[in-house]
Amino acid sequence: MVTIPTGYERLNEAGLRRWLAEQSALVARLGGSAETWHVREVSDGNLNVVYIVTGPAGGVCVKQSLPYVRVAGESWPMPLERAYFEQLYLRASEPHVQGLAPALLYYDPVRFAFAMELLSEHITLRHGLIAGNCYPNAARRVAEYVARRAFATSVLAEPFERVYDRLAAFSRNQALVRITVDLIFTHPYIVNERNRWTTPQLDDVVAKLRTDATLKAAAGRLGQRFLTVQEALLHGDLHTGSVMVSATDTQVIDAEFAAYGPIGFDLGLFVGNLLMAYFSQPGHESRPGERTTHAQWILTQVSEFWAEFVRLYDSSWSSARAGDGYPSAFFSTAEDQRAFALERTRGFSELLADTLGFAGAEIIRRIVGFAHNRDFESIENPEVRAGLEQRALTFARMLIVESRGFKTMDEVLQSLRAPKTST
Ligand code: SR1
Ligand code: MG
Repeated sequence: MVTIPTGYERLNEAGLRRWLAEQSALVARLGGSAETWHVREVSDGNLNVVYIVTGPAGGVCVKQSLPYVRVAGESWPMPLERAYFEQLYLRASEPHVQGLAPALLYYDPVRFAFAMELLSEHITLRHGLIAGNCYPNAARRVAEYVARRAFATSVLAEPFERVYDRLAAFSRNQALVRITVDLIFTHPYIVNERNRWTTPQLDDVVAKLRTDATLKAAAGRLGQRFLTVQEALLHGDLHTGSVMVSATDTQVIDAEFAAYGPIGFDLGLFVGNLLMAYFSQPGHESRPGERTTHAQWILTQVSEFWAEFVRLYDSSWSSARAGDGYPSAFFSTAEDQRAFALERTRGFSELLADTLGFAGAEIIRRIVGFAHNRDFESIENPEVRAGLEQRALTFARMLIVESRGFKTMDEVLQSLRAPKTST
């Protein structure tokens, strides 16, 4: 049962104007008066309502929770508190990811709505990649976002008491973690009324997936790790639709799934979504081979993303610790430093395995579960779509069951790379 507190109202256009007009800082940002503001609903995600409001001086973006899942309607009730957890996450991560996420401007705990900085020049990275655009810095900037926020909210950076307090606060975000547990780690592998796929083309593939004992055991391990490894504060839904890009800028949005968990979950969701962008490219061609170069470029972004994350995280892990993890007093001699470097290498191997496994789980759930993505969904011809989805599913299965067999990200991508043409 969803409790709707007294005072909550769904902000329609008139209500939104009134709501904004009550906040002098927002009025100043917009300029002019409430009747002159331009209001546009731009809800794109599955859960919430989002508006862009502009005035003569500038604009704001407003996001509000509904007491149900927006795309499913009232048949799927959902607590309103997700707006609370998203603003809590924005406040917690803001000092560490400045310039990589929009600023929170105002939170209303009664309407479960908040206003944030407007990204007027941006589109989602997902849309950009489908359109065939390149964003040379985006993957590295997302890596920086994950590395800085993950390190700063872990026991490597802070005494465990502070981490535990934050962990306790985010552990209440259970409705959203339930969605992840069901939609990513459970439903794709069983019969569930919310699942859907390109039918009848993938019917046999889906039936086989449900009887694939090796895959289910490995997927079970990933779900177990997601729920029990509480390394750092996660964004929790870091797909390419949660990244806004312009020609020169990258910003991460939509953190209502924030929770403590394994860092590889954020990394894996982003890698899985880049891989889906890669696999779906032939479906966006107007002539055969038109997207080959673009698809190969997307693979280079997977490599760059991983390399940049390791570079930044290792730099903090090796020299910026101020918490209880790997006490600095342990590492004074050259031998200590060598052993510590080996220990970090071991840590990154584990993290690579997590990242690959979670990437595979994300791909599978986007093709056979409830929440699909436009990379594949916008391919109109079901035969073409199913063929590309099947290729992605085969690769995803390999990522999940063989995740611990890879030493480097490049090794993983090798089989997808086009052979170099000799000149
Ligand atoms: C019911 S919510 C479905 C999906 O949309 C969100 O963006 C998350 O990815 C979630 O799994
Ligand atoms: Mg979202």
